Amino acid sequence: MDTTRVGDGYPTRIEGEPTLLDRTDPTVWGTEADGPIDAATLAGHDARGYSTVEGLLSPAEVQGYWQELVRLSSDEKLKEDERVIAEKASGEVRSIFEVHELSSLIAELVRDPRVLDRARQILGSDVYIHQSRVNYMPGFKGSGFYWHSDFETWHAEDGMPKPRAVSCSIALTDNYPFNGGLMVMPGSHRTFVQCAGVTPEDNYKSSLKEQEIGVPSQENVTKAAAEHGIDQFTGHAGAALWFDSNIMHGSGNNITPYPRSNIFLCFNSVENALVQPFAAAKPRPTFIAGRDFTPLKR
Ligand code: 6CS
Ligand code: FE
Repeated sequence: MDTTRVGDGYPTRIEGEPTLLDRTDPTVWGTEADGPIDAATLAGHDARGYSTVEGLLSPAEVQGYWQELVRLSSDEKLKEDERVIAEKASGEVRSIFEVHELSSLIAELVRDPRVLDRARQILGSDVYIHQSRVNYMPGFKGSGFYWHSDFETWHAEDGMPKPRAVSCSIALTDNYPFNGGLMVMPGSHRTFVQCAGVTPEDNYKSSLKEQEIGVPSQENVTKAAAEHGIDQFTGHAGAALWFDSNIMHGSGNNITPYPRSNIFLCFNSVENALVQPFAAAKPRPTFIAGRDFTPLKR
């Protein structure tokens, strides 16, 4: 074991053969009494590492957020901003980060009790936004996201100590199996899949377009798929997927005419504030990994 990793419960970006480590931390930290999620749904989230909410947003609200996404993605000045990530091939907008700072409407959504109270209940504490983004996954040329654990990157490159973080993906367009719907491996969140390879300087400048370092080996993806299977999040616009920071997930390319545009709000517990990266030379910029740990209040 690399001695510089002393005190690191989730060593990754290692030399040699990556192994599978047990997740030694809970998935659900709160109880039924702590928020709007009922006991059965909470138990399902704990076991599978994800849970869904049909109709979290009303059709009228979806329309409002969709307009916001159109506004942001057509803002020519914003396109020069490093928070806007373009598709490698087409140059179309792939993601926009820190959308809760760029849009007052999304800033409100972050504090909406339907969202904030669920995040606090799952994480069992006050929370803050670790990362917010919109993934556009445009029609015809939307490229996917290879298999990965968010926590593996957030631990290695952002200094997130434990997987006490949860993401909420809210569909703003209908998510079908065929237009790049997010795939998750249910139960995979209980295993930390080490990744091989040293983190390159400023890795985020390429990884947000196409991740190469911090992805599991094909052997370990095969093992995980054999053990857990693959579920796919599909749902009408307005539906939400809550998924654990360490669940193995990914999405395919979108060659259909139907965009799969989702807002992602990633909450971290204030008890799990970022420290120094566990496997990178320096922390990533705050538009990717927030370092304002002030608890979010309604
Ligand atoms: O590196 C990150 O933080 C981003 N990358 C992926 C593929 N998912 C989480 C997050 O958007
Ligand atoms: Fe991800």
